[in-house]
Amino acid sequence: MAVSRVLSCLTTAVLMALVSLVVLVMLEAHCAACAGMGSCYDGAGRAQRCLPEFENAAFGRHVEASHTCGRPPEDFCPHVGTPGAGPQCQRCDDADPQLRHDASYLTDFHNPDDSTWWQSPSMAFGVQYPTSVNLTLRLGKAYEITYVRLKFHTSRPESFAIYKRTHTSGPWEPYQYYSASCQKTYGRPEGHYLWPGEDERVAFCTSEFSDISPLNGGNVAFSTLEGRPSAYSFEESPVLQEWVTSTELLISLDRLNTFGDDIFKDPRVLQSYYYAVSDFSVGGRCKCNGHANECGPNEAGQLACHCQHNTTGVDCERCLPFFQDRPWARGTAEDANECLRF
Ligand SMILES: [Ca+2]
Repeated sequence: MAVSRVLSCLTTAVLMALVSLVVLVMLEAHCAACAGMGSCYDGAGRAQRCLPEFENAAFGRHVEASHTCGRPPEDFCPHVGTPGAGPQCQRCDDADPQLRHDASYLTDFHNPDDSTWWQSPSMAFGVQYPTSVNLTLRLGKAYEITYVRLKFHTSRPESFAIYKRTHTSGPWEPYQYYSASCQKTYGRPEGHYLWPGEDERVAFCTSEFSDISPLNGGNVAFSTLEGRPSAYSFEESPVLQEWVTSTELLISLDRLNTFGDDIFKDPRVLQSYYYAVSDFSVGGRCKCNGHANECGPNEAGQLACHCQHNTTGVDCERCLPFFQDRPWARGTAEDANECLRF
């Protein structure tokens, strides 16, 4: 009796394993057939809105830092409570691979247990307001940005701002201010309120992430659509479509947080204040206006959408010649708005 029960249990287990295997294979086959949700045409060949993959657009990209420690070599003295803090100060030397903290560490693979970080020269080298330290990320083409996230290796700054360019070589526009002194540093009121009818392309200033604590690992994430009423009807809002569009991002680190002990100019104290960021992430999609699900280098080596729906241009922002029977429009969930032949 007991043996037959064991056998029946075993059979059930084997059967269940087989069923899950079949389900797994079916799921994989299904995904291979539909080639992802971002296909530009449905099974019947009808055009549908398509989007490139959501990605960390900063990953592996070069970031230009206006200031980096170790050029010339210098000592820095982490605060008690920060990683690597001890009685001895440490060395930053850009010529030594073991001791450098250059900008490539901003966008490398982020392992929270063993993080690599970019670091600025310390206050002993004059890094403090009004001298700003800038980190510039060029995306190579327009992206639609959902969030910008910074993970600080040290304390978060007292004041910093995120700027963006909507078009290459356009003006830098403020995206968000983070400051414990919004009015004094940026001439902006604190808070994020929009009056009905007010332009939603306005940068807010918040003091929420500007405390000196925590002394390490502080995160700051800026969500481009947060607090913007038209986010709920994004596809009908050209204003917000432009607001989330960036070709370049600039982080301006403007004022270091201190305990107030820097006023005595003790070198060791000044060497304990510097900016350090372990990860710079940008969540978003290559901007193709709903007319491409892939984005990559074109024949000229420039990053561009692989346009479908009879569209063309780096962002699929116009109709192909002879496909101008109706004006170009962005592809939406309701209507792919493909360009039609005369
Ligand atoms: Ca890193």
